[in-house]
Amino acid sequence: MRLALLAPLLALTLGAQAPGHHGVRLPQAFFAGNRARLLAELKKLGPGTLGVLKSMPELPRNGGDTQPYRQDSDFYYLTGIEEARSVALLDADSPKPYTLLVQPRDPKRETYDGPLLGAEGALKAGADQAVVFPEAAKTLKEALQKAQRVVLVCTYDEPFRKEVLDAVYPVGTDNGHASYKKILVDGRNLVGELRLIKQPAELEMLQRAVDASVAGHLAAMRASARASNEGEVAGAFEGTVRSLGARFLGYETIAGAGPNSCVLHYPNNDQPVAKGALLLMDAGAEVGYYTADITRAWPTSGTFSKEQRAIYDLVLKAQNAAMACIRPGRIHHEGYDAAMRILSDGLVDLGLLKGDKEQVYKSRDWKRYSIHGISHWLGLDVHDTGSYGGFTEDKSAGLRVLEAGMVLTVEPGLYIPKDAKDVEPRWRGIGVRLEDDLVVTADGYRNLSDKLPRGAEEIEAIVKSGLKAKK
Ligand SMILES: [Mn+2]
Repeated sequence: MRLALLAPLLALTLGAQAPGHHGVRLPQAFFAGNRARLLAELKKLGPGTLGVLKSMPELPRNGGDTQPYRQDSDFYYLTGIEEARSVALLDADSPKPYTLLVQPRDPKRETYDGPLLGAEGALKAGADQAVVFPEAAKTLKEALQKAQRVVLVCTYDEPFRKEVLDAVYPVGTDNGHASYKKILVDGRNLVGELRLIKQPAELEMLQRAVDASVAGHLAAMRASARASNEGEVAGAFEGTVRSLGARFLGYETIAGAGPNSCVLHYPNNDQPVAKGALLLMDAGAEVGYYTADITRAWPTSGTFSKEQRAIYDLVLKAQNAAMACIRPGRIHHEGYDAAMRILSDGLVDLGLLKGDKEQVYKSRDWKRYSIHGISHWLGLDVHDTGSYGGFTEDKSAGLRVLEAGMVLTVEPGLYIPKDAKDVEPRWRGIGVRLEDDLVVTADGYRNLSDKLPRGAEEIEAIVKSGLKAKK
């Protein structure tokens, strides 16, 4: 049903006249459906249950400016509201459960910052009732007083969290009043579990984010062939995805050349690219609030050195093995184990680890070069919500049983530090990670990012095509 609702929107935005994904959003019915599912969960907790959801606070930058405003993902998932200073109340006992508290219209401010919803806009956006601040403060206070159980979904607004805590659990004596009967519940896990299984409309939005990101990666590979600085490569990605409709990146772009490829969350992207250097780029566009998360590593010369190629092929083999573990009923952690066995054996074959393969694997020596987990959920957040179902001893991944509709990354990597004194110098400073975005399907998985090649020779051909291109 939701797909049918989305179809006209998609037809409109995918028309030949309008390439890209500028301004796309999921329809109101999507958010209403999510609210209905959360309300059903709230009802299960018993009568007197009130859900309280808070928007992302505005965060300072410098010189009195603020960071670009991006709504809190839980709040967005349940309301579709993109405005700051908003509160959503979900009264599980009421036939009209959804109240939105929003900023009042303000012509002077709106001249500077653009239009505000106001009460009228909030009702149009799906609220059953809408109240504007400052009156809305009273509405909130009364709702918190009346509720027996407050389920709070608020990740980043500390003053608001304290306000709710004070209302439910006042400091000092309350002179025998009934506050001790009230219960405050952290509702984030409830929402996180709802978000874990993606609906068809969400998968389409994720595909848009991935498609834009694939174009960005291809542009970056080509640009790198003639780039003298990492910034030119990051810029090729970011410029491309922005022009395709990504207002935001899902996370800060990582474009590290040479030894910087071994810095997992390399933040600078401003160092020279040495001749023949391998470059690792981990970058994802956010489209309609959903993000991609893709990593490739490639030789900026267009040809892998022998050592770069050996590490690359090993990581690719590990990634393929991990992907083969993705299907309903399998455990999330299985892919990690499969990939690590391949990396461990391969490192012995290459002479980077010494000893008997079985013993090396058991000793976990490979953790010197394979230093992170290889999968996380993906959606509105790059590290999306939902439990991993307990942790293994090394906390690298969880025991969750995979189900159709889950979206996850598969991203093994190997990093030979530049100061690894006990390996031959030719290996030092090589970092390779390969990361793709997969949706679990009824009988396996679909790789949303399979349009971006992974084979070493295909990657080389793309980079070389950038050598021929005019700057
Ligand atoms: Mn990732």
